[in-house]
Amino acid sequence: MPGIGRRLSKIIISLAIIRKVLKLVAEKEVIIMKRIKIKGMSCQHCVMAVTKALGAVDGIKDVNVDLKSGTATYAEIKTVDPAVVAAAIKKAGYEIVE
Ligand SMILES: [Cu+2]
Repeated sequence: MPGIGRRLSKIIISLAIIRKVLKLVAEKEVIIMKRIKIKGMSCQHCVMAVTKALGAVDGIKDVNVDLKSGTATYAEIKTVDPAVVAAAIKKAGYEIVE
């Protein structure tokens, strides 16, 4: 059958396009970086507590807490409600400063 080869190559091209789109979507999701300022951290234990609290939030990864500047940076791999982040910080005993 002469049509099979053409149909097969069409399917292969479609799969390649789908893969490319999926890759773009995935890259876009990981790129959202956030930075928040946190009040109340005074030592490395605080840094650990905040790091753990943020890391436990669904959708957050690559948490980096800096004691000196009192800031935390992290990546959001999906949309995270700021209220959920604020609640996690508060539960750990700290506060987000606007
Ligand atoms: Cu501390």
